[in-house]
Amino acid sequence: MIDLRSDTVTRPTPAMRRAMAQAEVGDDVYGEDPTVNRLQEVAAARFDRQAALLCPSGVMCNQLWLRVIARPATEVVVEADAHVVNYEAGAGALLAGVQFRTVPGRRGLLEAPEVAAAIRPDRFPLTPTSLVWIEHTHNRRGGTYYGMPGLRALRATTRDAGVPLYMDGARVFNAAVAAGVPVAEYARQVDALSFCLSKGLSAPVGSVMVGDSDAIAEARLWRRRYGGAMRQAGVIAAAGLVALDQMIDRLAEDHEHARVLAAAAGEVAGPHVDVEQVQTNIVYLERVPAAPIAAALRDAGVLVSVMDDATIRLVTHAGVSPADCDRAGEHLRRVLGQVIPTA
Ligand code: TLP
Repeated sequence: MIDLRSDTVTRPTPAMRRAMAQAEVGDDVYGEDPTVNRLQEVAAARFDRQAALLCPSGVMCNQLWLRVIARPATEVVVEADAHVVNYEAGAGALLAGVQFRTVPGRRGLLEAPEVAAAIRPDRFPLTPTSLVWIEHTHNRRGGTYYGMPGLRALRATTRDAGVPLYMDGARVFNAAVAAGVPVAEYARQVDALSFCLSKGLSAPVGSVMVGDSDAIAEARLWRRRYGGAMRQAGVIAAAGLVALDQMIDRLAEDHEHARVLAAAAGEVAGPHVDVEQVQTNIVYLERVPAAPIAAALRDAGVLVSVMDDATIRLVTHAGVSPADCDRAGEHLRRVLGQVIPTA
């Protein structure tokens, strides 16, 4: 099977498995796991920030940051299709006690004037804004990424308003590779961020919170409360270190594969694929009969995600070879040609 459902399906590489087997470990609740400590130091240095904290998942990082930065009974300004709004099972309302004020972005990217208009002051009886949230790359909008001018404008807007800016950087390394921008440059524009080791970077488990030391200390406390403090987590961190060392530059190959798939789909179903939107490793087919397409592709050995009745997502990653990509592209062309009436 060629599995294009998500980059979360990536398996640990042989180098990761070796590093995991040999990892020096200790009890991380005591702060005594040398491999976890090393990963956190490496991550903080890579983003040029004071501190980092390893967590079991991207959702936990997002929820911890919500809890640490946003105050309960306040509003978080966020793009309408963001992961935290759509795919975290209502956790922001339940655990952090916040409500989301959603703003449609341009291909998922927020723009400063709309954000400025959505921020509410802390004045009775308004619901004040305590956080602005960006997703980078934007999952539901095809892996789009921010240009530096747009990001700097958001930074200026939020700073003027006195509201912190957070980046769900689950796929921030895809953005960095595609844009040729060091992740530290992104990190300078936000108050806090998180990134995932377990998506395109192929580690089996783990996401990392990055920010100021006092905020990370507070997050460590809340991670404990949420049950996310782990013991000999060095076996996980060891794979994360390999991911940061070996798996970033190759993301360019995934981006190339996504362009190949988008082009194949575009040949027979042009209006249903926004090729401009395919900036990294995610391709969407929109306004299509999703279930029959997914079923026909599955019969041909290609797995895709049905996001809703009319939307299919394909994600490229290290488990997809150039030959897999070509084969998937051929099946895509054939199936779309059969299923889409205008084709
Ligand atoms: N995204 C998953 C699904 O949950 C949709 C995927 O297959 O893409 N932020 C963003 C932007 C994400 O895309 C995801 C996962 C997360 C956070 C959560 O990460 P995990 O799954 O590690 O909790």
